[in-house]
Amino acid sequence: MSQSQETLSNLLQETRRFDPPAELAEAANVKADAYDEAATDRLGFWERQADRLTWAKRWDTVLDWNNPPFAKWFVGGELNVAYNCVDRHVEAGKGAKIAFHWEGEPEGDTRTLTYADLQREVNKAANALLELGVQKGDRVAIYMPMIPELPISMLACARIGATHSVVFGGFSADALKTRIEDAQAKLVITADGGYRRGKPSSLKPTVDEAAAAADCVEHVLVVRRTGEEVAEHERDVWWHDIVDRQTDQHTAEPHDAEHPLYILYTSGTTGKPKGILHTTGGYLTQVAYTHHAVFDLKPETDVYWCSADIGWVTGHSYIVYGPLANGATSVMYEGTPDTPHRGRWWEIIQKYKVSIFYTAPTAIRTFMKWGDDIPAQFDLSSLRVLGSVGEPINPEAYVWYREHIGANKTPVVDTWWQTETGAIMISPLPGVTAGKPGAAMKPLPGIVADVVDDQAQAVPNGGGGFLVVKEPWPSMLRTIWGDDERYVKTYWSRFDGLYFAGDGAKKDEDGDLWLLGRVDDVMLVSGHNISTTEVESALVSHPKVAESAVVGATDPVTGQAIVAFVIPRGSAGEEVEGEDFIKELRDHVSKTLGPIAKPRQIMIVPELPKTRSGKIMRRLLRDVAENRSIGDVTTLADSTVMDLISEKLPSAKSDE
Ligand code: 6R9
Repeated sequence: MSQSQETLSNLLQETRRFDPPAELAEAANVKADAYDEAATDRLGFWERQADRLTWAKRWDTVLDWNNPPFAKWFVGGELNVAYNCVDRHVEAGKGAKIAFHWEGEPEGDTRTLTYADLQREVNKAANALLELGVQKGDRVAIYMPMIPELPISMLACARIGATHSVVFGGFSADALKTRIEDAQAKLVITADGGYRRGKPSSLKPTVDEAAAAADCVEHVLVVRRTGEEVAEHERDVWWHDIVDRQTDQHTAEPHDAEHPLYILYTSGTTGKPKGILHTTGGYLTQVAYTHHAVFDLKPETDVYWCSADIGWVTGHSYIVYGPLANGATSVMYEGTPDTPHRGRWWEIIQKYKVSIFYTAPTAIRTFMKWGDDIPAQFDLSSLRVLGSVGEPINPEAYVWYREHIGANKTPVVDTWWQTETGAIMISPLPGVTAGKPGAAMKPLPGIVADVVDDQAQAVPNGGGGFLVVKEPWPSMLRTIWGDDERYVKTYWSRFDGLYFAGDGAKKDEDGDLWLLGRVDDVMLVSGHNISTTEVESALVSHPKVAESAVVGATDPVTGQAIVAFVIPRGSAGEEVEGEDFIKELRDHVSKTLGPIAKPRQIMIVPELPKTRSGKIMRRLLRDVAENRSIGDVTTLADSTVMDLISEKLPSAKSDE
């Protein structure tokens, strides 16, 4: 391929392979034949997956794609999501099975909810919502800590056909208000607060401010969690006053397969947040199938834990809807990974004998930074499948995860998907795929995705380009709430008839897929399009580096030049501040990827700017690299991080 034609360079070569353990492969829920089965008859395949659910009325047509990009799945079908996630398991005699081992952040603060408990609690909450005047089709905003009342509230909404909009508990009053107003929510469910970093962290004052500014809000339903004092307003109702006195009986009405289940706002880096709309039948089908297939869930024996916050799509699909639809036993944890000590997560895995664990690369790299000796103090032998989601997982982070958490035996499934896709789209299957560290491998059975160049032509093996989805899928977003035009423009206009949501990827020599980050972040260095992910992965493959972020900064000679920010591993010692270390890193990248990818400049920093869901915000680092004043920091998880980085600037080094 000539260089001027290249859409995205393929620099990183990775030859390590990890076969599935024989025992897991033997008993796997999904085997290699699923790919052929789905390729032969994709819609028939999804119909068989929909049969995992209990339908009150069977669908007439599996897919209506007559008015693209507006899809309807399982047209004419009716079902109730809460019934599928809770009641049917109780009816099947599994009422005593544990749905959630809930672990509060204060040690010893735990709750156990069986499926029968969950059914009673969801019914009572549903009855309370009805008493508060919430009807089918109304929107309910939920702003809560990670306590059982959060999934209970979501299921209560789903049960009565109200559409929930969960807003992550770290968002400001203004962000909450914007989301409440966009959805015209009439009820907000919240708590006085939750526990974070060893102390109560309040939520209610934020809701008070947002609700006062949003005219649509009629009531605020408040769970008492921390017991801290809160201001009381006329619109407020305590959960224990209204929910506790309801009957625990409620008959779930079936809803149309395309009934709106929830809206989830994507933070986006610019512009008004987009309310991503998910509906009922197709969404539940794909989250249930993927949770079964990708994690090889055996509901009778596995203990599953996804460490995400329910405020993000990962929590919606893989803490609430997928696992519950499958009758899983899950762990749910309220707090931070380092409270009261840096081994807290591993202690939880040891305590509940977690067998399937799903987390994010940002967490994995933090644990690498904290040191191997911490997980080594705990018995993690119950683990059999590890998952990753949220960002590209650098090969070295993958290998660390597999080795230090998975005892060098568990498969690691790197799962690519988005708020918009609703469920996992590209991932290894743990009993089928020989894993390559850093690769998301192949579209799941039933999903048709590819990597194309700027002419929408599939790139050959070895090439890089834009990741697109070519056929509709059951859990796809149906629109942006209230803005069909923006839906079409944002996702379906870059390439005719193809879904494109911003990620770059490459196909290796075997045709397997590697995610390369957002195409907006791609750097153009001397005519080469270089992905930030590959340079970051090269840096993380140096034994003294835990985490890195790379950006392109304007350069008079090369167009853009690579500027890297690096967090050393805890074990790296003192010498990481010196010029020798920086030279060592630049040479290391040059050796790993080629001289074209050698960073012009490397800055050693204590932290990186991240969104509240843990994704690196390269935009702000570009401001630093180009000596501009730093842009909007309101979506940062910790706004002081940029100060920490700026303080470090005098130590920025380049041997040019
Ligand atoms: C589930 C979730 C979506 C964006 C997505 C991509 C990045 C997610 C990834 C990944 C590489 C993976 N992303 N998983 N990149 N490998 N396994 O994270 O949803 O918050 O909407 O983010 O995250 O850039 O486009 P969301």
